[in-house]
Amino acid sequence: MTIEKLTEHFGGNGVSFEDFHGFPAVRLTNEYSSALISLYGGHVVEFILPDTEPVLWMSKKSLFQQGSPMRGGVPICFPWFGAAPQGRTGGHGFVRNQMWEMSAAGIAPEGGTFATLHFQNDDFELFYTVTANRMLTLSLEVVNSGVADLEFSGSLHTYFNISDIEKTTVENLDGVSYLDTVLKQDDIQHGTLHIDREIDRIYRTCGSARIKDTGFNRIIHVDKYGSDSTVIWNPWVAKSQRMQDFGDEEFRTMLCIEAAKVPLTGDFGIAAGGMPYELRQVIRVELPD
Ligand code: TA6
Repeated sequence: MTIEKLTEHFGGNGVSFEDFHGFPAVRLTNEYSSALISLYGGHVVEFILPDTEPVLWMSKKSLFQQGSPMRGGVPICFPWFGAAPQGRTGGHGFVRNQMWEMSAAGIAPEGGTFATLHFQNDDFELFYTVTANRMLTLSLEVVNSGVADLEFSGSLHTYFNISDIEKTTVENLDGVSYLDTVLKQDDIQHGTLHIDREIDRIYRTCGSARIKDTGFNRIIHVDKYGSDSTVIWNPWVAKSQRMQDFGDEEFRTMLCIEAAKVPLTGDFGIAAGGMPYELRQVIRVELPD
């Protein structure tokens, strides 16, 4: 659908449409905040609050082309997280490289503005509702619309904008066990997480994480529901240099904290005709009084 047609069908009440690097995007605007979601990948690319720096990060070298995921914002990793299963191709699934459709948009019952985007293939349907008010709520509903049981893993792969990795820590993980995919070993988090190397960890927790950024003088609360794993990633120097769509020094101003369904004991599944599954991440910025 063209931007004109999208505006005709879904525009108004704080919902508008614009071009974002060649793809149509829906902007949610209200008295609290503004958010922008690309229909390519159903990809949240901006969340702006007054009185603080942008909450989400986007690489200055990101690609914006069909078939490649954007490097930043909130890529939707589905129907698998990480390497492709036997017989499939592409890391982190394929829905982040496909065009999604608008399903609904308008004033959110809880205040602010929402948009629901839709993706469907022969095996599953996704309804992704983004709600912008003082918080940013991302809700991915998975429906097994096929005739067979649906097994999957996935994540809301959120890239947070930070002042400086050396002025940023992650709290509320004390005592949580994690799989360290860099060192390829299990470990337990002791106290606050300070990042001074490549970090690529799957923490086994349903709890929240808190990004404490003394440079931007804020705490970002990353709450989640329906998620048994929190993935934390910073590529650091060497991996940054290996990625074409990532600036060599950009690791200093980004940090990924992802609400994930990455069951470390086999895949997660929905029976044919079974109840839908919801993966939700709620992003809330705390500023000093
Ligand atoms: O979420 C962490 C991770 O799985 C890392 O291993 C790294 O590969 C990152 O995702 C980015 O993956 P992508 O396929 O988007 O380049």
